[in-house]
Amino acid sequence: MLNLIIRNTPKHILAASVALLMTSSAAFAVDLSTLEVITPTLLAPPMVMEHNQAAKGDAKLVKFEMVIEEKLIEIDEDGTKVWAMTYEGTVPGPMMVVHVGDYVELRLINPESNSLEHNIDFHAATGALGGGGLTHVSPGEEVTLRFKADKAGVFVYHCAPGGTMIPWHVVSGMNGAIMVLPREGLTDKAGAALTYDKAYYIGEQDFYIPKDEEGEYKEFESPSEGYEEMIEVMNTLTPTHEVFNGAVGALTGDNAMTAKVGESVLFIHSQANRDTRPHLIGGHGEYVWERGSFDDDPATNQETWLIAGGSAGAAFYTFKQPGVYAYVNHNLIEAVLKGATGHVVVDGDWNNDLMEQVSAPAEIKK
Ligand SMILES: [Cu+2]
Repeated sequence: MLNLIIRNTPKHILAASVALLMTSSAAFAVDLSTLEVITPTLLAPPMVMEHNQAAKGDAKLVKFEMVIEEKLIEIDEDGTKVWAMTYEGTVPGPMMVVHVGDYVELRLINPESNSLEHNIDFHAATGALGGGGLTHVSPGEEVTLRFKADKAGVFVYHCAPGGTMIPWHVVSGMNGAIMVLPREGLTDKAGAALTYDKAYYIGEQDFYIPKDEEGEYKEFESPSEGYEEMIEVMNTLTPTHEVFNGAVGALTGDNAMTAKVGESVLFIHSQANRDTRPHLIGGHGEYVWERGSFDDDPATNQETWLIAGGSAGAAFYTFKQPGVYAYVNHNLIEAVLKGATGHVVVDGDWNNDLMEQVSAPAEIKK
């Protein structure tokens, strides 16, 4: 029913009615003047902003700023390009990190140089379509939204301007994630602390790039010029590209993630539109919050886990062997033919107890 309303209601009326709902009935002023204010610096994925794992002190007012940027980006080594719609210029947008009970305040800026209206729907937030109903900004406008982070977990945020604009903006890269940590940090099911040495954010993205008569991927002058043909490809439900962090190879080679033997790494993985199934080749998901909620006990020692389209999940692993690990979407067609592969390069000493090549490949003995 709600979907029907959203689809059939002009977006400005929808935004106005949500705003009206917010102010018409028993709205009360919130006094946050006693809260400590912090203004973290967001980082381009796969890096995650500096943060405390266990919260220090009381709840805070955490102020972020994101600039929306429509930009032509290359998504494959063959030069295939797409007009990406981005938060802060990256696909996915940056990972925000706060703690349960904190207030998230986002100043969202849509510069005059853009061509489209955008907004933001936080799956971590409560009310007004995740804030989507209160954040429509046309080029040349800005808006500020505040919500209380009252659910612990990792959650997607994405653009949702209305109707067909919603999937089009999301598959043009306009999505990211927020991590709302428990105030005590992550724990196993017995309550023991799970402290990570580093966190990486992998945002998986399905792209739907139209082809010309010769079968070559088409490039357009503006996002809108490619809209109709992209919708046709989207209607096949078959992505032409399925990539990590905006491009084939964005997390391999020189761009690989790194770790050391003995280090624990938290891999946060989001897919705003389509189901996926992360697998760390040569390692395991020792603790996995598959559905994203940190209020649930993590599953342990998973080989492959599922990230449902429209969600984020987190996996914690302590590396035990050096070498190159492939972090993949284990639909291997999507990993190898469509692009959803990353690498983790791990330094350290080899452990023969865990694995040894007892004899090297040689001719079969007669
Ligand atoms: Cu948008």
